[in-house]
Amino acid sequence: MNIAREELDSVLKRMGILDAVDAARYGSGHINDTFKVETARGTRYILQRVNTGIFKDLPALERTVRRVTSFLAGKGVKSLEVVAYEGPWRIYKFLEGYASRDVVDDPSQAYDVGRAFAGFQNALSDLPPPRLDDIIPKFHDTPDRLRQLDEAAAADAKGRRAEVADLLSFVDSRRAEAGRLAALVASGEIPERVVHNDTKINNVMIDARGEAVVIDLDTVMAGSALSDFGDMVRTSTASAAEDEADLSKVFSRREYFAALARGYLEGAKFLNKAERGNLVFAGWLATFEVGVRFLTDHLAGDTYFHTAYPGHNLVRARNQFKMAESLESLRGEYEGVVRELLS
Ligand code: ADP
Ligand code: GN1
Ligand code: MG
Repeated sequence: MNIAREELDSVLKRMGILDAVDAARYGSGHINDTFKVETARGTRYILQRVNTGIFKDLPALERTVRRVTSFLAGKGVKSLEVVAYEGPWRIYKFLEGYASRDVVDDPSQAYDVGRAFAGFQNALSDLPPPRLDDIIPKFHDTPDRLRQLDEAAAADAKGRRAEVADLLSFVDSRRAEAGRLAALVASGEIPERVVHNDTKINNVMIDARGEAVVIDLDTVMAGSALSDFGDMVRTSTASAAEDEADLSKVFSRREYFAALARGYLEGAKFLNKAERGNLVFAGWLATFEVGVRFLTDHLAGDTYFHTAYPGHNLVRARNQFKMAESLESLRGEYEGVVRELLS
């Protein structure tokens, strides 16, 4: 979305920041409009305009963000700090000294990511009632994501179906597998927990000492711990960014998986047997599911994820399916890593 500087200035003034000297686009999130704000005092902020096409119930979203941030603060867990919140606009304190990245370049960072999200899930495990709102219903319901892909392919709004026939058959040959987690959740074997639901690597910020702060709290809601672990595997073990077009550069890295799983399992002592038994599968599923979502958005005409160039979602879909294949070939090895960590 194009947002003029004058609008940003007036929003900032209305929300109590009177001395802004700069507000520039920031980060590489796919959903919201994010700006880094510099002030004459030197204090910096993150200003965000929430994507109202995706987040339909803004009061519910604000409630979630406020509840989660204040609950974590009450426990002494460092989190986002809300400075002001007004409809689709909100201001957070800028996390000084912390950095987010799109690709992990040292296994120790994967370990930090695993520890951070395990700590996050742990800290929220006793969030008192009421249940958090379902901010985006069926967010990790893979069969429903496949249904949306089928609809987009049938509608073929942009005439792009023929060029993605190979990807559609890649998906078709894996449909049965893709329903496994949803079935285990429906049967109750995998419990509902308060989880983050969007644990990609740039949604955690890490400082020089390896201390991590979990950000992007818009999808914190009831879900499966495995969706979180899966998305960590998808993004923290990947050798390249999720939009790398040279697929020879895209694969999962064993030593990063080992470090990530070690960090996560050190903190996530609460997992039951079915959860522990599906950790490796969850990594594949999260990767496949996001690939399905990118492909759906490509077919529908790029209406959901931010894109930087025509065909960006197609590049992402091909990248994620390559990553899924890499995880398929590493599955046995990764099961061995998990077995060893749990023994
Ligand atoms: P989106 O939902 O679009 O992904 P995010 O909330 O993840 O938006 O923010 C986008 C990026 O902005 C993050 O990946 C991070 O780099 C940066 N960011 C977000 N909040 C902060 C903050 N409080 N301090 C510093 N950087 C932040
Ligand atoms: C989006 O908001 P961001 O960029 O952190 C998306 C995730 C996807 C991810 C893929 C609310 O995450 O579900 O996994 O892109 N967030 C939403 O990169 O749909
Ligand atoms: Mg984000």
